[in-house]
Amino acid sequence: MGDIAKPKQTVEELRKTINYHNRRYYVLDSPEISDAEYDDLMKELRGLEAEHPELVTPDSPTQRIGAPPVEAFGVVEHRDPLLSLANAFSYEELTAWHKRVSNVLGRREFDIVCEPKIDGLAVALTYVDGLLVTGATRGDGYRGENITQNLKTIRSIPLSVPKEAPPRFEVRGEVYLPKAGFKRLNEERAKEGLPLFANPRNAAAGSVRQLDSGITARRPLDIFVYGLGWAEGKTVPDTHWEIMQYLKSLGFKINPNIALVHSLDEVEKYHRDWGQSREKIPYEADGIVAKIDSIAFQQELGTVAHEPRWAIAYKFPAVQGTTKLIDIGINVGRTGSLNPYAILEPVRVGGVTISSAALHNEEDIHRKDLRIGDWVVVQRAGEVIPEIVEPIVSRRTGKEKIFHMPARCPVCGSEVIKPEGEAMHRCTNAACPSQALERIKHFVSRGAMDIDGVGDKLCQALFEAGLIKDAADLYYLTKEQLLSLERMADKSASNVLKSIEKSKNRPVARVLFALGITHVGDQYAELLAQHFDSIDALAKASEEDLLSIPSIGPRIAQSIIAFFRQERNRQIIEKLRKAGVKLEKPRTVGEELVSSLPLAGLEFVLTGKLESLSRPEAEARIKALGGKAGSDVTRKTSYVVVGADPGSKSAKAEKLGIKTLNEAEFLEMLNKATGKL
Ligand code: JCF
Repeated sequence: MGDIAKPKQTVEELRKTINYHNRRYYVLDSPEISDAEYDDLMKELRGLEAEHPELVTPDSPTQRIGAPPVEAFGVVEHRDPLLSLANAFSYEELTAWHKRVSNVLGRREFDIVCEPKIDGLAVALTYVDGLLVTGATRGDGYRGENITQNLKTIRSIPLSVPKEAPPRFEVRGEVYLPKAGFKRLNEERAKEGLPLFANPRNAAAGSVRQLDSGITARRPLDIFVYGLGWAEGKTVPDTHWEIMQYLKSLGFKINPNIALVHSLDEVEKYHRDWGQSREKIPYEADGIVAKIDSIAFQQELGTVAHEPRWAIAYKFPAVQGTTKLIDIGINVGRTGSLNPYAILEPVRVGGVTISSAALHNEEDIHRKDLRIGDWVVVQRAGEVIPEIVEPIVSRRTGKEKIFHMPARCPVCGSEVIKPEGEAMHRCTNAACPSQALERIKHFVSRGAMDIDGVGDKLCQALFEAGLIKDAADLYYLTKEQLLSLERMADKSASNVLKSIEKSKNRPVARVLFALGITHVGDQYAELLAQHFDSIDALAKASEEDLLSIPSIGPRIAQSIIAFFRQERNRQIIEKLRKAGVKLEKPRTVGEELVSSLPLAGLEFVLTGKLESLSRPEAEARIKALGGKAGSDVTRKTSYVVVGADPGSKSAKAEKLGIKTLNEAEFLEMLNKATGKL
């Protein structure tokens, strides 16, 4: 007779721990342990439950798929449950899966479809009569959250499908944040002192589960559709591979790296190849998904414990390593922020040597309880800059040192302050050379003026040689000056001058971003450029003017005003103007440009409330596509867009015989036009 007391206690403790981590992960979007550690806990629990089936309870974490839905969104009952995937962590586990499948099917050969497994959030999209009617999270697999409005902000989700599509169907996919978007979001959050997202999945989930879809809309979310949930009123293909091609033909985005293979060896090769190339793809993949191709076989295989037997997630090994935190260094950024970074004993992780890692801010360092001299776990999660996961407390010797931000700027020696409500420490010297240099580097960088051939190194050399003191000085450089630098050949000097010259014609939004106004990132620069015809107009704007723009809050408004109030900044703008840098929107050229846009010549009048867009957003989109947004219905009006509770304009449109569009038709027109850009 075995002693059951011990396993019973272990099972209960495991459940408690797992439930705690489930809540951190799914509800708070803020896990404390890595996916691998979580998987280990689940594996241990599953193992014990398999050994002692009498210990399985209906509320065990092994008995459910994900998180319960948050009521605030409204609940969607999934018609067919959204399943999660069983995991394989080794070739042995993959082989075991293949064997089980072979046994059930009574054959050893069958086609398998492979695709990278994305670290995102599963959603179900229901289309009725050609229109997207519901978008929901997976939730616990049976009931999810209704996040239709938020999902509608994702450009790659079609709001309507061609009439060849089945009259009613549901597609399933993974919503995710590309690596670059994830990195940017966390950088912004670090600056604002908000807790960082641990991984792209949490960032995507946090973005999609916003009660204000305006926030979702500003996150660069994307989707890969991975299957058809169900379809009615039309026959669909009978293999997964063909279904995916069919979904693609209906306008859904499917993973371009999907592959049809014919043997287990090929699955292994696919896994190996993508394990090596995962760094090169713009989204985070944590493994591959392998699925039996034939739908008839899938049905025969069925599901066990909420997991389809016809599919498996074959995970990549975690890219973690351990090394020593030698010291914490500080860079002074272009806004004067003191950015700490970890100096590590070089260690190879997943084929790359790591010797530094981002640390974001002082609070972040203390939250993780990192001390100088600690042994630490480092992780490369696809982002360019690796991160420290945690200190290995058990390896402490007592000689580790707690880190404190310096009281004086490490570059210029001026006083350092931490403004109230901000997470970052700042150097108080506006003329700090580090700030000036960082600003110049920002000015020439890709998303900004994009001056080809002028990178960080050249900026530094020019700055140190005293040839430039600010970004505007770049436009006054002579060839002789460039040639006076070490290692500058005649040909490269000419190219540099050519690139600088070319940058004079960048659109105003770019110039605005390049100026490096605190809190004005590329998207806000774009928004401001839509509202102001020139940088001068923006410089003259009052706080009230700025606040009247949707999405501009007091923080950004005050930062803009403070920027233009500074004499030095105004001087730089004057120097740019004299050099011939465009500081206003082009008029004549602009009109030519506008006339080539897809909605050129069309005037829209909006009436009533739209569900998925605010009026300023709708007008901004019309204008961005070359159309006009009018306020009165006249004979010149091309379309009247009729939302909920429309005013008299709808009746007037009818009287004048002007075409009306409902919201779905309007959105479809915008999306089609956007596709033509
Ligand atoms: O990429 C994913 N995370 C992903 C998840 C891909 C798939 O093909 C999936 C999935 C979850 C369930 N397929 C199923 C059936």
